[in-house]
Amino acid sequence: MGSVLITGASSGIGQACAEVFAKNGYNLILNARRIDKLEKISEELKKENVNIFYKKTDMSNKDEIFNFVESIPKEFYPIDILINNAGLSRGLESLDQGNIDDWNEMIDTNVKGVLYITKLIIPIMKKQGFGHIINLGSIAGHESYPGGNVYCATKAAIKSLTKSLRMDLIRTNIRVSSIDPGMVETEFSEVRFRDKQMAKKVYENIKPLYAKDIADVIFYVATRPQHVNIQDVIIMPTQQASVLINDRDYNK
Ligand code: 8X3
Repeated sequence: MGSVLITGASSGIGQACAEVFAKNGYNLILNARRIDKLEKISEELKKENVNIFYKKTDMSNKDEIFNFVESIPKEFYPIDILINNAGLSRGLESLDQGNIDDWNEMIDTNVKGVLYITKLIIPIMKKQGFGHIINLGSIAGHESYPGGNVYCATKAAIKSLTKSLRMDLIRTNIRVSSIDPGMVETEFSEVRFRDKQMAKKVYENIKPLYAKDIADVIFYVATRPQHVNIQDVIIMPTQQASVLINDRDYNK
């Protein structure tokens, strides 16, 4: 069994992916900014008898990304799967009210971070003669919403990049997929609003998706036979029909 590389693995969908893939015997290559959390997750997953390499990495920082890839021990090769999970949203203001530092953080992490690590991993996968790049997009890349401006644009960029990458890699046996969720209850809204109470409200009176729901889909996509590529998956809570239409009153 080879390895799966998961960015932003310290919580949410990244952590859930680490758990699902470890349970299924994959070695893990993980990164995140919060090293204490990675350490805890790695300690916990040792019970699955897999090898785990982890390193503190800020996915908005080009040098740290290059450093991370260089430091992956060769015994973790081949790298079967790259899960471009790290990403975040900041703020929900109209563009004129937006904070430029927040924009930079989103663009640097959600777009440039994905570009840098993918650029570095492709040659490794080409050499192996196989690989699978799985990008975490979002329903926000398909539909925009008020205040979503920069976040939606970063996810639309991922949607576009995923398509183009498939064309770039057509003759390489490397698959490229995109997983685009709607509402998932993770730290996502807490990071967006920098406020626990506001974040809680986003998931009130609705049953959202959970990180494990997404990780299960990613595992399914990653484990199809080599000739099968599930290109794009849009996954929403049953109570969410589109980005702005959801059944808020269901549990009242
Ligand atoms: C998260 C989905 O609709 O909150 O990417 O932007 S949404």
